[in-house]
Amino acid sequence: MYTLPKLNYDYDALGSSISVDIMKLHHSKHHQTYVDKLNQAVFGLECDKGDLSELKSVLQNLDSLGEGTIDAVRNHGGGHYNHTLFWEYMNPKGGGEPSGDLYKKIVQKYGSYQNFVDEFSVQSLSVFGSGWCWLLDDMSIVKTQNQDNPLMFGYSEPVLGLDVWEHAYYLDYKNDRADYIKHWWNVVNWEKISDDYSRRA
Ligand code: MN3
Repeated sequence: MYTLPKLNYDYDALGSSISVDIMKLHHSKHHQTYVDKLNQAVFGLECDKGDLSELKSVLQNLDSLGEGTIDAVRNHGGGHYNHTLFWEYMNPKGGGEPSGDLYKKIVQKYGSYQNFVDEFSVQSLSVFGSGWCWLLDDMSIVKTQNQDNPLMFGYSEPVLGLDVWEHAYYLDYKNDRADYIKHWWNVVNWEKISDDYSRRA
């Protein structure tokens, strides 16, 4: 069985960037629903152990699933996987800038950290409808629809990702996705993301 992961911070910890109301709803309702529906979809299949690395390989090989299962696993398995990553990309003590190898790679590709922030923000803003914006380990930025993850398209595990579904910001920012994105940078957990990146490099 897949289970809802615990957050490393309280629902009210992201303060003025993401309110307690959104965090509670997003984690305990939206994410929980992805988990529940994923469990229904994989019930009785081999990939029902609930292990995240197992889910990763399932998402990398969606074609191996039966036709009746593929959409449910793509949507709800993607939803569970993406949100599990997303909570870890954030921290109340976040913000600032990346460090180490990741900082070097970002500056190499974008000229400066600020240029990267601007480009990632523009791309996030331009996701049509519901989806995500991701930074990949080659420093390219890709957008996905619905709960798709770059893993489903043969890319490596993303370095960073932003949920731009309306449920991620509407209670706080109404239709102003740009304002949500602007405030989100203040809680990006660059310390962990930079550490994870140097470990994989
Ligand atoms: Mn979401």
